[in-house]
Amino acid sequence: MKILLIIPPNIHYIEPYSYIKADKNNAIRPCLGLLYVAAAVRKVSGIEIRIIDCNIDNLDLAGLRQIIKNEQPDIVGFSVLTFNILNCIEVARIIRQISPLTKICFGGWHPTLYPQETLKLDCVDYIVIGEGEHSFSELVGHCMNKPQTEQYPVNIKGIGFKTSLGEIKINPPSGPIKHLDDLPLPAYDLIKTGKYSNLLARSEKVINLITSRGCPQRCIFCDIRGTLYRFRSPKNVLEEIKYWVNNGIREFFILDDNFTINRKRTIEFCKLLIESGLRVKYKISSRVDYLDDELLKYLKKSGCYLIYFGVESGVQKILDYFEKGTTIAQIKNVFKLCKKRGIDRFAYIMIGAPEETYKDIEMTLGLIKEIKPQHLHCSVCTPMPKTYFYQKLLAQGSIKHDYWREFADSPNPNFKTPFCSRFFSDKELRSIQNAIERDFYLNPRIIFQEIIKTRGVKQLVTKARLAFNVFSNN
Ligand code: B12
Repeated sequence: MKILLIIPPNIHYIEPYSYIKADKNNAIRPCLGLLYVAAAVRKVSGIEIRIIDCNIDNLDLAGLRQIIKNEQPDIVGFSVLTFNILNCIEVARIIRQISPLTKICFGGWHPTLYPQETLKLDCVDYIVIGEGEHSFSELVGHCMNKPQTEQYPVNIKGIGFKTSLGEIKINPPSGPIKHLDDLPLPAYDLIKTGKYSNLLARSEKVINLITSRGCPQRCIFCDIRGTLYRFRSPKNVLEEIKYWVNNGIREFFILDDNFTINRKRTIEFCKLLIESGLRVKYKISSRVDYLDDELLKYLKKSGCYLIYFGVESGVQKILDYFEKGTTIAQIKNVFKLCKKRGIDRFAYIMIGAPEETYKDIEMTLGLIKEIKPQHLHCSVCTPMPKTYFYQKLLAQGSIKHDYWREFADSPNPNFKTPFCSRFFSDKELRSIQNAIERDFYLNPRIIFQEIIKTRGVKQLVTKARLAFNVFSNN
């Protein structure tokens, strides 16, 4: 059985909270969700599997059409976010046209949040809800040797399907995968790893790792608010790092939403890495309240050179509104400690919370001046699909109609992501966002730092082009 997993070309772009020009020109990263699913499903015997990343292979729709025509795959899978669904639909419709027997499966965040609406789309046969390793493998098994008694995959948890009459059926959820160590490592051998890039990396080649899933915290704007936190054992993560070091990779980007949730595990991981003598470099994300001086000492010693922090705001009442659970004092303290230990800091801030005034934004900028991160990303506060934040504004009547559900119901390229400020228009917020990033990156301290940290001419040109694209005509 032939399976294709496709990352479609970027044709449509639903602009989210980032600034579109920055986002479009930024790094292209491998899709870890697809790589995990691929690794799991190829354990089913009799499977031939391929991943096509159109953005890496420079494939347009015509090129893709040709591949589908030649290969006539049995199943095609897509990793679907609300923000890339239009691209997935575009490709799925082509597949329907030229290879009508191919079954099309949408997995990832969007079908997880909007299962009914996704299955309603004419070009979708199956959806996978939540973590896909087990559900998709079972679905593929079902498609290969359909038991005569079971026309439909009614017993596979975590999937949805349509009957021949077009009825939509959603099976019970599969639930979070408990033992992450049991999962096979992502199928990196199916993609051209060398072609992916990361602007803030210090080496030419970087590998992305995920060492945990879920987060117990309650930030209202986040999809994974209050989900079951699970982690891979330090030994298991080290095995993966060793594998990569043996293949010439010495730098890693740990993509966990918060790498330091479990202090004991973090220290054990650092100790193992130090003892291994592998001398790798890596960067992580952490909350400001999950770090202390001792932890930072271990992180630094084991090769951590940069930490991404969700600072969000310099105003306590806004942090509280977001149920962030952090304080301004904790932010200041952790930035001081990182500096002391020689670890670089990346600050994410957000402007445009419903009640945020211009004075509040100035306070956030004041905080940034004080804590002096090396990197800054300013988002516009966006109620994201089905988050607690979105539902709250909807219930309060501040959001007048369920626009994300309507978009999921009939995805439309003209859709514009709405913001939620009481005081600023969406256009004003984009302009403040752009000014904040411009002022930050045009600061001589930052320009100097970017130049000395640049690995070579190629990276310098990329950075310069990004800066030009972001700051021109705005
Ligand atoms: C790393 C990351 C990125 C990376 C890489 C994304 C990528 N292509 O993998 C970068 C930085 C590029 C990125 C960009 C963006 N991201 Co992002 N990102 C994440 C993050 C932090 C982790 C994703 C990850 O790798 N998880 C680990 C893997 C193993 O899990 P997974 O991806 O969920 O995959 C599992 C299941 O979903 C399922 N599955 C996934 N795909 C498929 C496919 C098939 C066929 C099947 C069967 C199953 C399946 O099985 C997988 C294994 O269990 C998540 C938050 C989170 N914790 O999930 C946000 C998240 C996915 N991102 C999000 C957003 C909004 C964006 C941006 C729009 C942000 C922006 N720029 O403003 C862009 C959009 C990029 C685009 N157009 O595609 C949202 C999506 C919300 C939504 N409703 O769609 C999330 C949930 C964060 C959030 N709450 O805001 N992101």
